Amino acid sequence: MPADPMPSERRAELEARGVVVVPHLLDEQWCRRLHAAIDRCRTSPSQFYGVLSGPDELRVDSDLFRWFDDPDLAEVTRSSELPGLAAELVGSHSAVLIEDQWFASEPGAVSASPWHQDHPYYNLDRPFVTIWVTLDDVDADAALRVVAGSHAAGVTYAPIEFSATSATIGGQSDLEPVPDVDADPERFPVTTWDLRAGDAVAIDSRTLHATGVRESADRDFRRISTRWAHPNTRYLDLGEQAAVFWKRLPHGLATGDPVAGEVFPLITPGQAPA
Ligand SMILES: O=C(O)CCC(=O)C(=O)O
Repeated sequence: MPADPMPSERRAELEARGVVVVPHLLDEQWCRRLHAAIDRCRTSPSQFYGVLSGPDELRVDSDLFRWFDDPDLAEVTRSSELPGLAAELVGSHSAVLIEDQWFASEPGAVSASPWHQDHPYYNLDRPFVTIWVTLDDVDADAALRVVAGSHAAGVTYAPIEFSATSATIGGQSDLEPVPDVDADPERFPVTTWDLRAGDAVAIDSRTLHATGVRESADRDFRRISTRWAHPNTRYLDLGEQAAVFWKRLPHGLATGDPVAGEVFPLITPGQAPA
């Protein structure tokens, strides 16, 4: 494997601030293909599909690891602008695809995702990158909200449950709970953006982030997160606090094993997965 490339400007920004915005990452055609992919996933949900909203609320739902069986979700992780950005941001010529996960709020649904860091949900021994792409235009009130710089604060908070109806984390954590970010704007200054369909926000896995409550919720709000790790990343079993999918996926990994393989493919932009 060749030596890692020099950090790009975008990687330098990610390292410094824990977040970098990449406008127009996916074009209109990709957004349309992914809308259709979300509809397909709903008609044949995977074992990981879940409704995140409560029983009396308008629907917010999500599914993950659909690159395994959906052709467009597979292709977007291999042949769109995503893998190139991922490799650039993990600071390598390739990146390990850890997961694809879409979220969708139907018109009227205002549910927000809670403040959290991605890192403590993942059995990985080093920080990784989440590339969140909105597939619909979205105003700053509802878009991804981040506390820039929080990735470098040296604190990892306990994972928090996302779903009102089903468990997505395995159990208890000894870590301290996520603080009330919105109550302390001096300690946790929040940044957010008005975004167009196809715009991406990439974050370090330690960056505190959430989505906001939509003031105007008259249309769908669909988005996809893909998570990418540096090729040298190894498996690190975090026990019960990790996301439940780690127990269900047949990855066969033990602490210390390189994570790249059949379940978590190493993707080099422009090449077939290794
Ligand atoms: O889009 C959302 O509601 C949440 C996305 C998120 O927090 C993530 O993918 O880590």
